[in-house]
Amino acid sequence: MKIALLGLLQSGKSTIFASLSGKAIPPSGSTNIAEAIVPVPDERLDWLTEFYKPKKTTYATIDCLDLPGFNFTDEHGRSAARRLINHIRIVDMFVLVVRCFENPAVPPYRNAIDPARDLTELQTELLLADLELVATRIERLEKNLAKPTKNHAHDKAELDLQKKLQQTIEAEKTISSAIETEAELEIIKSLGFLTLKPMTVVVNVGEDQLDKEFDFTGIIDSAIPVTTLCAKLEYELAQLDPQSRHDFMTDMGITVSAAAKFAKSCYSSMGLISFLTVVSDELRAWPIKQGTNALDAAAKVHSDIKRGFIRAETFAFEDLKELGSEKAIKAAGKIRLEGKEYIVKDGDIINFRFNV
Ligand SMILES: Nc1nc2c(ncn2[C@@H]2O[C@H](COP(=O)(O)OP(=O)(O)OP(=O)(O)O)[C@@H](O)[C@H]2O)c(=O)[nH]1
Ligand SMILES: [Mg+2]
Repeated sequence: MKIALLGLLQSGKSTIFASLSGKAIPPSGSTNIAEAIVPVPDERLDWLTEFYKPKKTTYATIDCLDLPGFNFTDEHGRSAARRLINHIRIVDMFVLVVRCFENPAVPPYRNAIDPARDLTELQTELLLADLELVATRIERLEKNLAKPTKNHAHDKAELDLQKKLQQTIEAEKTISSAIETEAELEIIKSLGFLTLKPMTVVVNVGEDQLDKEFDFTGIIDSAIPVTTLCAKLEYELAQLDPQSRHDFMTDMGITVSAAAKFAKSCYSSMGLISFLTVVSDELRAWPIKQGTNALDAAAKVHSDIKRGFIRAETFAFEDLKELGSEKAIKAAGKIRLEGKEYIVKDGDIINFRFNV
């Protein structure tokens, strides 16, 4: 699962990226896309590690890209942004990072700090990039349809759809509002429309603004989560050893680092949940799409387990935490033997029984 940190120049993307990945901050103004595999914090795994004392604990991960900042104020910046945008059609979700922090050493975009304006500009540009894609497709499809090809019916269906999308975008409505059927979604799914991807917003505030609330009503869809964090502070936290970090956070009255909260919120925005296994001394969280059945979950662990699937011996993390031992869960009748069609729940601890 891939996410991309996007934003205008110097909004703090690389600082956030570094706090998530534990890597050094990529230089500001870099034109490269940086990539890191970032663990998804999970307090259940922390608890279970204490409980089972496994040799190894493996967290779920997210593949995270840090993009150079967009600059739409001149033609050079616009063409650089266009090139970058074509690289991110394959990611699963976007994190829009907007600046709110004051820093005299870092001149603000368009000479003023204004998160709402930046968010509007980013959204408009993403939509324009989609409009451009639509225009390119229409041109291509019209050419194809002028010749006798095997894909005539499919091309015609897509052309009609693209024309509908074009009208929708020009009427300043979202692409998703124009998609009426599963079949339509299927036609355009692989094209990577930017505004169809799940999105989350991070407002990067100064250290003294952590309580600040933002209302982006009318600018972004109300369903899009907004996180407030201070990138600089998160980065400093990430540099500390666990004990000092704990002390520092206690002093500041925070329990979970914003970077941790945020990684988790991306995970759920992508529709992911975790099931957990404890096998040969390894405790592990496995990401799956919500709604995955036990057989497909088994395949994540190993194709042999899917092939020889017998039952999924399952209990809930919460029950273990409440009752204190597997024996007590068993006595309470809370260990279930689930079949292939069972829909796996977030926090299920599963022991697959299989035979190959
Ligand atoms: N005071 C303050 N400065 C910050 C904060 N976050 C980032 N900065 C500074 O802002 C500058 C840009 O930060 P980066 O993390 O490189 O921002 P970026 O969005 O990756 O920048 P580009 O990739 O060039 O677009 C650096 O000098 C940071 O030290 C913050 O929360 N507070
Ligand atoms: Mg950067």
